[in-house]
Amino acid sequence: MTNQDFLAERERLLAVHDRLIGRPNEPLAASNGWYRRYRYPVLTAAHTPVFWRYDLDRASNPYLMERLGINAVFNVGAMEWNGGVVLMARVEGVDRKSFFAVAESANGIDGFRFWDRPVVMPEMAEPETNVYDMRLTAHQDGWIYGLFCAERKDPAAPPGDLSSALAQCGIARTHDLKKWERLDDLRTSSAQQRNCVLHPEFVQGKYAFYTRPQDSFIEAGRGGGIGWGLASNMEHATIGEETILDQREYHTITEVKNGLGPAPIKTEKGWLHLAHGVRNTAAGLRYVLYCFLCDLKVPYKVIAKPGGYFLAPEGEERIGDVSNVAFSNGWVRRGDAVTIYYGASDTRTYVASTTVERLLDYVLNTPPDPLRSAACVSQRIALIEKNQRLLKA
Ligand code: M1P
Repeated sequence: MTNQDFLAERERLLAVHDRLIGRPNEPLAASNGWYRRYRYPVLTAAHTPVFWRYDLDRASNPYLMERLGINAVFNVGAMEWNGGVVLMARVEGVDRKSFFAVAESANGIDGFRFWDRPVVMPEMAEPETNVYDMRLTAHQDGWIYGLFCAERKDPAAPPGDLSSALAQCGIARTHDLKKWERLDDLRTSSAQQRNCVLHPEFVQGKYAFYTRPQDSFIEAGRGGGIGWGLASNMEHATIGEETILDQREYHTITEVKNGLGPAPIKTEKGWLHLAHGVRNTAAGLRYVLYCFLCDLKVPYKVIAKPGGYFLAPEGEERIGDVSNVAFSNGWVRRGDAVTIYYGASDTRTYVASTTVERLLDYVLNTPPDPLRSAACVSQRIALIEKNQRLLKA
């Protein structure tokens, strides 16, 4: 490669990246009235800055090759930031290790650009191998907390078993999303934890956590669903009693496991939740999103829960490293508007937009899962008969 070719190729790489960031997103035709999807992913591996991946120096990289490739950008935490939106992305290198990085956009729909440097997350005395899926909570105490999965190789794994791992809830806090203070991992009586989320307000004067107890790294096992527990401080957060707030159910979208998504949105009718449910199929696990509402004063009491899924992977969202997965750990409320960010098949990140009003209507007026085929038919016949009366009138 001549110097001229090298410089031209470097310019091209930077221009292609700029065009990608500048590409306007387009709302897709609304389908069910619950939200609107957008055509393009808001973050992909190609959105990461060129200077994170390439060595741009001809002396050390004469062929202008990628030196540190990125495989995927998905499962983002999210929050409002200076009137716009920041996403705390799970960025996965081609080496399979994930790290966190912030991308910012003025409108929350397109134009997401990564801040220049990924997050430097302090390690614990016993460092984790992998970190991912951060939930951001701007807490009443004034800190922004990030709760994430901290994964370490299982020290009890027999020789030759290189996949058994221990998942725990890592905790860190910040004021600016740049400088992070690492706190002790959450302590609970469960062997493993993933999908832990901090409630934004004190409850009974304590920090309140949503948990997801599980027996092993993959299997929820006896872990019955989304848990709830209180801790008296964040520095050495310990949950004594963990109760199940939203239980897994046979032959539903949560049969295999479930887990909370982002921190809930406070509304006048209750705490609005987004979560994921997992079922097994002959083609492997299928991850979908669902919603429920909890009591405003008793945030661990579910007061409304529509049957079935709210958002399932569709079209190209279904294809990726772990196909058939929709996963969300980030949404942002600005006024009545809500933008939902969801990872598609552990590969890229999409957005859907809706409103608090629509979400409340959805959770309060969509019938619950009656749990049996015959009861589902009765439910549908009631709707059909009501509509037939209306259409005849
Ligand atoms: O691969 C699908 C998802 O699997 C895990 O979620 P859960 O703990 O509910 O099974 C997480 O690793 C998540 O990041 C991933 O998207």
